[in-house]
Amino acid sequence: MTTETTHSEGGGDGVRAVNLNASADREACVEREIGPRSLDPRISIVIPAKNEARNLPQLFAMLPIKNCEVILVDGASTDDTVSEALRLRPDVNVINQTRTGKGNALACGFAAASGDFIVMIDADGSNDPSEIPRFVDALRGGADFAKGSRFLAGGGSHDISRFRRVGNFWLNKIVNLLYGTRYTDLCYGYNAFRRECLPVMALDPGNPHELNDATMLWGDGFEVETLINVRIAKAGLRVSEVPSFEAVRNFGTSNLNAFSDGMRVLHTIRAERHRSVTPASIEATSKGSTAKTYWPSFAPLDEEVS
Ligand SMILES: Nc1nc2c(ncn2[C@@H]2O[C@H](COP(=O)(O)OP(=O)(O)OP(=O)(O)O)[C@@H](O)[C@H]2O)c(=O)[nH]1
Ligand SMILES: [Mg+2]
Repeated sequence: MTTETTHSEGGGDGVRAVNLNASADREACVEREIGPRSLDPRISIVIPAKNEARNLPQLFAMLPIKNCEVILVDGASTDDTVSEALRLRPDVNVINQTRTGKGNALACGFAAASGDFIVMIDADGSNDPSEIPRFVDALRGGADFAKGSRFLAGGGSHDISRFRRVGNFWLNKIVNLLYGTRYTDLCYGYNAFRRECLPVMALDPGNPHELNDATMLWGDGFEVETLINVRIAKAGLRVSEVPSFEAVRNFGTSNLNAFSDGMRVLHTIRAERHRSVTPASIEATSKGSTAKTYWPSFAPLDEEVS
């Protein structure tokens, strides 16, 4: 499952050429990529962003326009992230986070989201918004949680370092062994889910009146993806993995420290074992037709996209 492939969508060498500034182009692109499938249900796109002003034009040019809300969660950026987001998309909902870290940003974004389906996507240009329909299709097909994977046929990465790849591989293996899951890409942040998953995730958005508190709770950092994956699996919700391609971030530097954040992931894996399944999880599971996590296999991207 560690075979790396790249896809040629829009590029041919695995790197998309995206520079759609004119709104007509953007409309056309959105019609092509999202089409009428996005009309129902309503989608919330949650974007954690910390000093990503220079990366936003490419991302925003590719976001769907119709029937979706965009929530950008600012991490006390010192660049023009907020003004740039508002310039590019006046209807964007920019919110501040309550504490520190990507996990806290996502918790705040999810709490503000009103859509039926919620998509979490990075701001740095490494996630391709034209893959959103793929995630939406998986949810429409019955999944509760559509998990992006760089290690499925049709996925890939130009960004992951050897160290991170090895770390991700072993952390992924530990989770699969301990929780009986079949995840292929534990530490990847491009996912989508039905809003019914929110009580199962049980993330703490904190108090909006105490913005940018410097404290960091468990789940507030990059371990949030692992925490979500484990809680979803423990609740027996239906997981569908979706191939995804990760490009190199366009501008700026990473906020992730592979070692210390890897340790936080490890701690999360251990701590979640002793956490009981919440009543909300049981309720969410009982609403599903089959309380069973399922792991369909996917066709290579070439076969999916005409
Ligand atoms: N609001 C907010 N966003 C954050 C924070 N930390 C990271 N992010 C965002 O989360 C996303 C992922 O963070 P990255 O720094 O790209 O981490 P990464 O993808 O592991 O690192 P690269 O491989 O270098 O891209 C980006 O959109 C960041 O701007 C934070 O503390 N607050
Ligand atoms: Mg990144």
